Amino acid sequence: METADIRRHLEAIDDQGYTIVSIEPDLTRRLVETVARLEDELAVRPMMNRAEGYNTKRIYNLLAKDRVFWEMPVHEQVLPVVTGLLDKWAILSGTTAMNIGPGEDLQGMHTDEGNISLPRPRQPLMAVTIWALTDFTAENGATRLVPGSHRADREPRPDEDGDAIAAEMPAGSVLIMHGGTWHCGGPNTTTDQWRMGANIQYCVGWMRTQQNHYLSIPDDEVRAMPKRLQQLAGYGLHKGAMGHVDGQSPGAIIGATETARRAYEYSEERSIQGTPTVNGKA
Ligand SMILES: O=C(O)CCC(=O)C(=O)O
Repeated sequence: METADIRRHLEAIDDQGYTIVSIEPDLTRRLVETVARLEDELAVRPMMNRAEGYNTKRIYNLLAKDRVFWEMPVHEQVLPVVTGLLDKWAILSGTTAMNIGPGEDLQGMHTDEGNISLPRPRQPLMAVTIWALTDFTAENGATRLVPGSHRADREPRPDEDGDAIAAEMPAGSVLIMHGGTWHCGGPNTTTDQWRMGANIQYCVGWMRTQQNHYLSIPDDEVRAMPKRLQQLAGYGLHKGAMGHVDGQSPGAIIGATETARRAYEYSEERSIQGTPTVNGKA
């Protein structure tokens, strides 16, 4: 993505709390086919609660389910906006497919930062990317969001839908939100349409993630990932130090050589000369 486009999207997020980018139809098609196949193979059923839905099929931990999902977190139309919003040390917080079926209720307004007990408004600690794998319409459950709500000084109540708009967008669009933006899955009032989407969610590198990648992605799969995806899955070290295991990165522990590092490599010089800097290695 061009620098000017990244800036334009970041300005939109700063102003309204969200922006929308597009991805290529071929990837969208492969994602739809894979989600549909996994729903069958894994016999996915609604979780039967308000947060996860009564007629919504959810699949968590996508990176461990099929390698086609590896293309999402690093997508060049998405990741530069996310790292511009958070920083280059951002990691994945969760990867989830959500297929909202006919008759599904309004999910309930929330933010993905709702579990964070720090005063609002504040800088984003998460970035939420909702991928429209089929067309999102107001009728079939398009994500609802409240423009400008990232500046609100509190979290929403679940029934607070008054100022919300439906993020209607064609298949192949990705809604990128500030983690503090009020949003929810919309109600699906159709009788025959499934609204297939996915949430690829990121957070700052020092925060506890929503989904635990260390225990949910097999080590063999992590070792096969490209370096940037290993970093995003948390196998590097935040700023060269945080998250180490006995002085080594998680990648080093499982033999993922791309992200194998010693902690504090950046302070190898014995004497302090000038301002200490992080050497850019994850
Ligand atoms: O499905 C959507 O459009 C949004 C889902 C969501 O916000 C969530 O599950 O936390």
